Amino acid sequence: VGAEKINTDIVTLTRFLTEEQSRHKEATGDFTLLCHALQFSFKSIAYYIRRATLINLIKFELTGLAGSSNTTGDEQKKLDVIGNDLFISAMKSSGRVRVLVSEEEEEAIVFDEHPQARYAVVCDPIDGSSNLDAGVSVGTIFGVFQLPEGAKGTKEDLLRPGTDLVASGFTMYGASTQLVITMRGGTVNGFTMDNALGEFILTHPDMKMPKKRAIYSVNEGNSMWWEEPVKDWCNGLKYPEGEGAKPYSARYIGSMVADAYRTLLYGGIFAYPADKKSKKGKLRILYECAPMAMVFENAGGQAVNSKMARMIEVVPEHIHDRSGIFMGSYDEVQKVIDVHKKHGISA
Ligand code: P6P
Repeated sequence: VGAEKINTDIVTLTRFLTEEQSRHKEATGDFTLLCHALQFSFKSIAYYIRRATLINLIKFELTGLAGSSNTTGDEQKKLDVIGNDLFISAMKSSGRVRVLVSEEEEEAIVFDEHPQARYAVVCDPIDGSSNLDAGVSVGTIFGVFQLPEGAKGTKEDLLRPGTDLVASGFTMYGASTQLVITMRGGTVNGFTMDNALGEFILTHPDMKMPKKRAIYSVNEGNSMWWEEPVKDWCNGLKYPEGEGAKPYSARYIGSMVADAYRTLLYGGIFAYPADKKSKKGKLRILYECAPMAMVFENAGGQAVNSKMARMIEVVPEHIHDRSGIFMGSYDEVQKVIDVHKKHGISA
């Protein structure tokens, strides 16, 4: 490659965070240190996931069923445990986290070693891990809350809407390791892991979703249990009215981070509706729906629950509370809202 084509002004996540901090005069640097601990946890989880896939080829049991199931009833694979342990120790050693909620832990973890720490973190360390043996992309979803003054750091401090998140995002462990992060009221920025440098490099600055795109992403295997408005919405995409109208394309990976990343990049809509079988939906509010909703809204899209309320305004009743979710391009979610309005359902 000719010298003139080499980009020598590389923006690493470390530099991005430093520049972000300098934009906030009152910043103490705590949030920056917390984000460095987050990026370290993504790097170490990526390392084990890459190894697990390779080792799995020689039938090593790293990703086999651990026999135990985690508190939320999902089959627990050993890699889930490793990812969870890596994440917990990174947050604990940062000294900036007071309380942590993980999909893998029934109770919130309070770090008594750091009574002065001002942040709370919610996470799903390896979301979609049931797909791992098939080599499907999985990911870490995370959200960061600032604790109110004088908070004791209990799980009640985390029963808050996504609008209170100071940062959220996800890391997808796919063909490459992609990090997507957004700050409250800020832009959405995508970073790609450069394994040679061991750094996340800014490759997708200020991500904005296409306003519409004829791609829908939902598990139609659940359609027997769908409510009428959801059936109407989906049929409207598959059997469009109007001369020469073309049906949507279906894309469903079954790993939220992978489906979310594709929807963010290409546009379209991802849905996991609440239905007659899962009345509250399947996906978790705190560490799946709310962080994703903040990313999608900051990228110009929308995210609503099954009652058509803004997803980031929904307050979880308990730390593992679930919700239906529709998130994606602005116009695609608007179609869902409009169909529900016809059925008398609106926020
Ligand atoms: P289904 C993975 O288990 C997960 O939690 C999400 O990552 C994914 O979007 C969803 O469940 C897939 O659920 O019922 O379609 O297999």
